[in-house]
Amino acid sequence: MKKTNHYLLLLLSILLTATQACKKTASEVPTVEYTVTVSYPDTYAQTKATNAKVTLTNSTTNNKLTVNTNAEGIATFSQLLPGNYQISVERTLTAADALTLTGIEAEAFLNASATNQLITANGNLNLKLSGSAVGGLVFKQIYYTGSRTPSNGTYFTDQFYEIYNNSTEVIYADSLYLGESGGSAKITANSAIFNFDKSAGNVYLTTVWMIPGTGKSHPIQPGQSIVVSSNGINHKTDANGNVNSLDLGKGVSDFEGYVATTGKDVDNPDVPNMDLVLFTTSTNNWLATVFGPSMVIFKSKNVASYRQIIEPGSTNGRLFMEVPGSVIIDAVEANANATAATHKRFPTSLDAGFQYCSGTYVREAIVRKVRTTVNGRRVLQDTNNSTEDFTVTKNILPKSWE
Ligand SMILES: [Ca+2]
Ligand SMILES: [Ca+2]
Repeated sequence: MKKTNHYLLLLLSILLTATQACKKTASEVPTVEYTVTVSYPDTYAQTKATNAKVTLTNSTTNNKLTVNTNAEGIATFSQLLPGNYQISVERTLTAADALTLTGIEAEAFLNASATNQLITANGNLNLKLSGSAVGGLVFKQIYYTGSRTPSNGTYFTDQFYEIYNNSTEVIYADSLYLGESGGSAKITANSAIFNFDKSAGNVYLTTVWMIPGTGKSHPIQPGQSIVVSSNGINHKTDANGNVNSLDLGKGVSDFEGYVATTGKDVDNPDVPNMDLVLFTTSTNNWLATVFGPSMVIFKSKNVASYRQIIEPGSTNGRLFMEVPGSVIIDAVEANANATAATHKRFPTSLDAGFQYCSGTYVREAIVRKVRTTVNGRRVLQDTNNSTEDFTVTKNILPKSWE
């Protein structure tokens, strides 16, 4: 009898549990805990992306759930209904955020997404943010002074321009224009002043090159650079070279300026040529002034329609391409000496100052200062004032650092 009661109780207990389980299934759908771990791009100072807005959209109901990431970069969705979800992440960086994370003070918008995530159990998804580049291309180094030969002769076919990706993302050099302003440096107090009105913010170019490519042929990684030379040869060992000069040949120069029309420039087949867009000087090959040139890089689809005009007051008929300041990516002005502010060719909106070397044929380059280093990537100083942003060096290191 006692034994029977025991079985009865056990049976009742099982029935009761089963009933409760059924009840629970009927009224409450089982949920899962799902986390999304968000990280910053590899070029950033930190990995964990805090305060990123993570949105899960249920593909069937179109219900949206939003959770911000915590200090660990994790957004936790507890009691999530199983199903198929679209996942998106947004993170707006204030200028102050960007300065900390990228070394450059500029607002930026980052995002990440994952489509059709079938979530049926507890789990985690890692997502890495990407977005618009913070920063851009800048001149890192310009060498224009030329050098002295062992017999004290002058040598000046060895000029180069190093263009650096100062941003957080890959930038393509394809269709990047490199331009040299017209106008003299202040060689003497009586040197002519470039007579274009600067108040409209334009530049007036005498030589314009374009880097060729199909759009994504020439990637420049963040913290990397390309070197563009007037003549991409090893000047130290060339038969007509100068042992005191530089190696700008294959492996150093990414592009060279080859002026086919003069019949007197030399084309190094090992270094690709840029496309020549405008060349209004009378030299055999491309030579910027050794007293200090003013250079720009820009991108534009409208170059063919830019006006080519004569300098006001000039009678020599020489044409300069008028390029609007709005398309200029970077502008750097060099000039002959400390007193040359009177002979600036660029508007102050593009370059508030200028830099100068100690003389001509002195084998000196102007080089941009490193502002900070973020995750191993040097961020160069770019305040649009070459007086502040550049220093002068005799230790010329294309694609390298002191
Ligand atoms: Ca050349
Ligand atoms: Ca070549």
